[in-house]
Amino acid sequence: THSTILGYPRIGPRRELKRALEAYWDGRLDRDGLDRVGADLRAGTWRRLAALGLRALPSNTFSEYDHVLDTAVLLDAVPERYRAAADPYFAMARGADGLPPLRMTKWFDTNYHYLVPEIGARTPLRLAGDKPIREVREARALGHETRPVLVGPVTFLLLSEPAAGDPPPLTRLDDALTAYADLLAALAAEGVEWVQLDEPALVTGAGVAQARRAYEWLGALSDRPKLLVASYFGEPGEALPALAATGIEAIGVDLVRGGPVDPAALGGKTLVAGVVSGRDVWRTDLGAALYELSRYPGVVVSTSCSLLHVPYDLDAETGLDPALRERLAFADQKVAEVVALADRLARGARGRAPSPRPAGRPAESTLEGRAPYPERSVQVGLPPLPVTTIGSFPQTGELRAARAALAAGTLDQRGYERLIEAEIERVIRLQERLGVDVLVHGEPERNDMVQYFAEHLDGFATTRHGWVQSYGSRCTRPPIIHGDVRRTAPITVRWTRFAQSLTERPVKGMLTGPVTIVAWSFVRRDIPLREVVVQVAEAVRAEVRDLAAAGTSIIQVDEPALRELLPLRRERQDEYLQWAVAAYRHATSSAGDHTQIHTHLCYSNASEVIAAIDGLDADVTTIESARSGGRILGELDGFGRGLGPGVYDIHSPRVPSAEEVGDLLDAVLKVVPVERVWVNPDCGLKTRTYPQVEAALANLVTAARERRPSP
Ligand code: THG
Ligand code: ZN
Repeated sequence: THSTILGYPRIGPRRELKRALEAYWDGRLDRDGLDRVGADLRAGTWRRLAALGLRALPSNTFSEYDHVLDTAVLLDAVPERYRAAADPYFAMARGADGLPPLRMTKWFDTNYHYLVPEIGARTPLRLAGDKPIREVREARALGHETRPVLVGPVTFLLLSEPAAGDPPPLTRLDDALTAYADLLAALAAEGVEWVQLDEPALVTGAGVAQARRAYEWLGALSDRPKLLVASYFGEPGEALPALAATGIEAIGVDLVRGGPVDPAALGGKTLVAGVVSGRDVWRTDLGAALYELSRYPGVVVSTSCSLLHVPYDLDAETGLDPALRERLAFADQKVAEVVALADRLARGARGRAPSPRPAGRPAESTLEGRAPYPERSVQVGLPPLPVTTIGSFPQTGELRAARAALAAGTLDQRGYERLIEAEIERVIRLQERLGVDVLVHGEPERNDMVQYFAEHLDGFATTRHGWVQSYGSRCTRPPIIHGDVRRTAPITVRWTRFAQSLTERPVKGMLTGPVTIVAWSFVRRDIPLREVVVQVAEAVRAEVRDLAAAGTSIIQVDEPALRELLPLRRERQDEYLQWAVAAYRHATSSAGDHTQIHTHLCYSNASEVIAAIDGLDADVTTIESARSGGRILGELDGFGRGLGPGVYDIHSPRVPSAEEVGDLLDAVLKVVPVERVWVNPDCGLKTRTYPQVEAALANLVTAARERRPSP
């Protein structure tokens, strides 16, 4: 029995690629240096996988930024405007002299982000690169035969967007297939036995007819390696019979997310059985997995999807509670599970039927809300067009050093707290001087908001080295929700109260919503997801109550990830949105009807969940819009409550002039009555510098004041 995995992390066990990329972008490392780091990481990966006993090794799972971008470049699908750039690849990824980058969005329902290729009617689609071939040669030189992994043509086109005015990229399928055929021929000439084509988009139900046509055509080519087409992140549904009817050799199925498939439905193809989850950090129930595997003759044991979404190695986490460690598996432990399953299956082990999952408590019926908006008597006493910010201020090197010193024990708790207080005071004075109306404390005590709340809540564990790539060189360390979530003491009240004691102006309390905390964590699977969100909502609710009791007149509870847990299949989305919104309202309703609730959402593709955002029933909603050119406005005007469409794009180092901000504001005022408009940046200011922030906020204040109706 063979064993394989669909993919592996690439940022490096100690984030070597992150460091090398950032040094390269800063001019501290040359191209050769960056290439060497990449080659070392690839070699280390193959060596490790082989040492763990894995039989079939993948290649081309490495990327310098993003595998979808790699595919676009491989196929020459580079928009004309990037071709003159010194480095078109990184220009598309990050922008270059006046050229904005490609749009970035989430890879299905993971926390990985890919760059959206732009494919117009005339964008080239032809084989123009050899990265997969180079990786095959590189591995071979090290003694490893590998299976190149590629994004499949249907998923690639479904994830792309058309150039302005052009038809959907999927209409270019035939051109793409010609390019893939050329690549397959080149790989066959190289002596490659198998190629993996990833088609996760098929589990959404889209592109099934096109996939059937694509793989009938590719399968009929004589000059090609054997083809493994991998569906994952859900059940294959109609895609399974469609693929089974083509000439491909193997089908990958996510048995963790999708459940079992009918062996007869495979049409005699080899099943690459994803029984070890690539999406979580839990150990696999090997007995149950064996039982499942034994239903499929000639099966290949695999992960449900790439291991890109989990940290490298549990052995690096020496600080975890041993009882919790017992339950965990990171990428290397999951590879070992795949190998162990293949060995036991080869020896004839059959496993045992899984015990049915506990059903979990029924839906909470006691989730509370506030009085309807018109009946709430929220009084904050502000000028029209109040200016505020989203919450975080720049994280200085001094703050990062202080946190490191606290962790290392060279700075004591009291010393750390004094530093935080000094920073809060500085941020308060700055906002007063600039004329901001509703202040924030700046969140100097938080590195990442989800990490911060996880560190202060029972039921969560946090890691030291458990980095997972989010996009490019950026990573997060998702906390692990392993038990019942409970708040044992107030978390933010002390800092909010301190900040408020410094000023007459209102200071917002700043919290993260229950869906976002759960979406950016690894979540226990023994109770329903909804139940975990309700537990977190209960903790946030207690914090909201305590903030309100401490006299906080405005509490902002952000839910930037509201859209992220949205089920991939349309028919399951409404149910999710209903309980997600109910959990938010429960978390915020302890504020009562005299405290203003604000919320913030990132990302311009909020339109899919616009009714749900309305359902959150926040008194004020701040939302990204600077980048989408105010597109979101038309959809939000029916809200009837406060609205703060971002008028400063914080994702760019550019400082907008007061005129520019004023123009955006005028566009807002055409659609939303002046009494409901707030003036604020797009998102938190954490990633900007103080000079940028000071200049930009001064311009926001100027633009707002010029437009205030005189009393
Ligand atoms: N926090 C968490 N998850 C997230 C986001 C977040 N997921 C979605 C979105 N935001 C992803 N965006 C980013 C943006 C910046 C960074 C990571 C994800 C980032 N990370 C630092 C780095 O890689 O250097 C490390 C931050 C840290 O110390 O924790 O800059 O905001 N949880
Ligand atoms: Zn945001």
